[in-house]
Amino acid sequence: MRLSRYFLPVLKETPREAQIVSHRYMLQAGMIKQSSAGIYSWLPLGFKMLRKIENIVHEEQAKAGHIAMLMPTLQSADLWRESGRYDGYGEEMLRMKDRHDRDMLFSPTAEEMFTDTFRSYLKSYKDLPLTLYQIQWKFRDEVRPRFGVMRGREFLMKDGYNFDLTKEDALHAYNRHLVTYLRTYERLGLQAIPMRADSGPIGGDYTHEFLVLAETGESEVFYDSAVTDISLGKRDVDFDSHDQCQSIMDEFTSLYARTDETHDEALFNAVPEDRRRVARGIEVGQIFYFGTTYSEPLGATVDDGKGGQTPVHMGSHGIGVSRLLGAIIEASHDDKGIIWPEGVTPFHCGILNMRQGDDACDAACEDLYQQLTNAGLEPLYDDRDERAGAKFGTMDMIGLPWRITVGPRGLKDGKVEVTSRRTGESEEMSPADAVARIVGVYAGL
Ligand code: 5CA
Repeated sequence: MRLSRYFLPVLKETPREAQIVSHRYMLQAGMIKQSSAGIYSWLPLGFKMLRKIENIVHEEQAKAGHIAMLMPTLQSADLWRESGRYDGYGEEMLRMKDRHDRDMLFSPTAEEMFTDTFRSYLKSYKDLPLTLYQIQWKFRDEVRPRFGVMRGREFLMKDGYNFDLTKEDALHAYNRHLVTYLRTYERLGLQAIPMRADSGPIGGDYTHEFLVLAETGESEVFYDSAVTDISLGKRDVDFDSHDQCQSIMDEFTSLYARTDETHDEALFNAVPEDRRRVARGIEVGQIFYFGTTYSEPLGATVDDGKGGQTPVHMGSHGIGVSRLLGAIIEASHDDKGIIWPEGVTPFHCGILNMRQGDDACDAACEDLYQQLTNAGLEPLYDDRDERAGAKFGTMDMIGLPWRITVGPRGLKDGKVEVTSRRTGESEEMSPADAVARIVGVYAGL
């Protein structure tokens, strides 16, 4: 992409309404524009990042055999009356009437809709196990939407639903989701710690939230500092193996880690004192096992193969896709702007032309642009007729992990400069080496 032809409305002034850094940088970097409280337009750079996160979520779900589909955002109240949640959900549910005076609502979650789909088509234990999911906009009429995309009213969620014959199988689905979530967050450059939590309006009594530690997090958390030493790395996982998923679950959840809703002072005090931590975290996902809470009232049953009918055991599993953008920025930024991790960045590298209109500089930049593009990468070429300072400022704010700077002086010696956004370190090299360097960085991901 050539910046002169892109739509990247970077703000010079600091937006006053933003209380936390991710909100401020998302506005300043031209990623989002507030439309009304807790509702945002996704400008090209923000939209691109949403799509990138979605892709990673889809890839990791596919590895576990989970199947993507899409449900309507506007749903009939009748379905929600069947589960009893239409009256129970409270003021967070946005309700409306259509022209025929029928009660409708904007889906805050989708247990009913997925359970209804299941019961409409599937009747036999042979159809199980099954996990369906979507990435779809949700609406929750939060009392206090704040912190930008962190607590929006309209937000993008990945929500998945497992259907199993037995409780044991459903708990395997729970563990399997835990593993897919850990992998997803790690690819996004985040350490998200699974913590015992409260289930709220989703129901059930077995649930874990995934928390990214950050001072600006909305949840208070209590944990054993040793949990931050565990990581999945590039471990091979057989998602069909109950034992392997269970052992990963045990490994990640055996140490004390809880949100304030389930905090247990006595258990916490059993953690060695120097490892006890009280901190704040951003909830980037949550998994639930709730058995037959929805399948029973909605009549989602299967023939159990022994002549009987049995309600399916279910759970639901959510990732806050739009919130993740804020979480990544909270975890990775400096005073100049965002620093995207290499695993998820809107463009792989910036090309900065220090003297636009200079034949040698223009030609070298064009050549870098072509070569990086041919190698399958997406560079952002700042080809605007702007001061160098403005170009550096924009690049730093939007946080691309790598930048190639092309100036007349270096080019005389056949050199350009390659700079890491994270370390700030620069190195001079030939344009060909610069391309090889950048291609090499992404080849391993
Ligand atoms: N049906 C279940 C699982 S699919 C469910 O709705 N779970 S949830 O309520 O925990 O939401 C899943 C994730 O969505 C949360 O972990 C959080 O990351 C994100 N989320 C929830 N509310 C908001 C909000 N108001 N703004 C942004 N993200 C949110």
